[in-house]
Amino acid sequence: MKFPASPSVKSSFPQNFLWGTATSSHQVEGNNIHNDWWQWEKEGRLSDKSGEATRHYELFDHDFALAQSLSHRAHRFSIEWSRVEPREGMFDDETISHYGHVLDSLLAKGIMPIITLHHFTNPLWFAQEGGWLNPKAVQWFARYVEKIVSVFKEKVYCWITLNEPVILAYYGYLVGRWPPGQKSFPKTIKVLRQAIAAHTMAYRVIHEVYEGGPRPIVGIAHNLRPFYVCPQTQNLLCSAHVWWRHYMVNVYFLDGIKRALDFIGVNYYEREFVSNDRTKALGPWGDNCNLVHHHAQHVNQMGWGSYPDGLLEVLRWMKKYDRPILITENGTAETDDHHRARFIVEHLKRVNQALAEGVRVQGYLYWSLLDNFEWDRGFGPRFGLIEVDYKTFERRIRPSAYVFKEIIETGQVK
Ligand code: IFM
Repeated sequence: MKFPASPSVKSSFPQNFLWGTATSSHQVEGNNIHNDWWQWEKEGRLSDKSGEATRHYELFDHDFALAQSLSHRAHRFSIEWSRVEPREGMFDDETISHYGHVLDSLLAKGIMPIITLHHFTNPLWFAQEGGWLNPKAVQWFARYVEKIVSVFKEKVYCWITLNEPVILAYYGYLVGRWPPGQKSFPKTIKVLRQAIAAHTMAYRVIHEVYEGGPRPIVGIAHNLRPFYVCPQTQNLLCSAHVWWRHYMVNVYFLDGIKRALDFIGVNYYEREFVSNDRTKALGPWGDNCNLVHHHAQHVNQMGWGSYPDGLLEVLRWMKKYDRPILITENGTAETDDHHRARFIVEHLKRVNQALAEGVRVQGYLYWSLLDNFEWDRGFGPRFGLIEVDYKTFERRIRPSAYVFKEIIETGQVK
């Protein structure tokens, strides 16, 4: 299996380009016992439980020292709402001061912190009250946001309100694979509407908290992907599904929040083929074709075929929003690390091409700093620049991390 040919662009990234990685609380911290995922795991819905994850809650300083040794300049991580507010309206000062230490550790190492306020997990009390379907959800989220932003406004400039709300709505409310395990199209739409309202409200709250001081930048981490018709089942209905999926996954949410957005965070991993072979009942968003006839390129542990051109396509779409772009996630899960190095190089070539075409890309965060708990896929997929031994919790820097380091230091991708 080969990687596709890359564009021949003169490569050089701007001096102040933001290079780094991303993680999320539940995937790395360990013992997030007050959230809905922990409950879901406890109910035996998944083969792996997050458990101690990577023990990043204790080892963060060590992990950031490794990131510093790899020349990273930015790190995106999420604050775990369920730790900060384990019971409704009761904020835990000890946890808040823990995140203060996390920020200090990054700042002391010259790594710019980027905070995600919500990355899939919800406090259990919130979930038990109906979660994102409860009319008070937006208000509850805004109260937590105001608390965190007021405490950390001196240390943080860049905020991400929600991570991949469309993915959360899709898996949690449409296909039922993630908590709360619902399978309802009307509920999915309701959750998306609530997510639009939650982002918009959080955007306002954050700017209000900073009023009179330096202006922060507030954005979203949005999972984007191109959809194509599966050539083997090409027909009109299939094209309609491609259009519909593109609209629902890529456009609907972004258009809903575009007036409350200082930058767009792009999470890019793969393309999707939409099929309509009529052998299965078609879901409201059409059907996925994962058959091998699409796999001309290398396929990773998640079953995703590497498609760097998709990143360029997605970045071109972003031009019309006329906002700075930060690539808030891009990465691959591999057993053989040399595929990861190739993946990074090929995707960065497309970022370079996008820059040459005038797309305002300001940074690139690889997913992920460390191997971690990949939700319903457990600990199998290895996304990390740094390998984690889940028995000893030892860290080992992978060779691809040095390839990334060289790109950061030289500003060149070869
Ligand atoms: O691990 C996830 C992350 O939590 C959100 N974006 C996609 C990643 C890889 O699946």
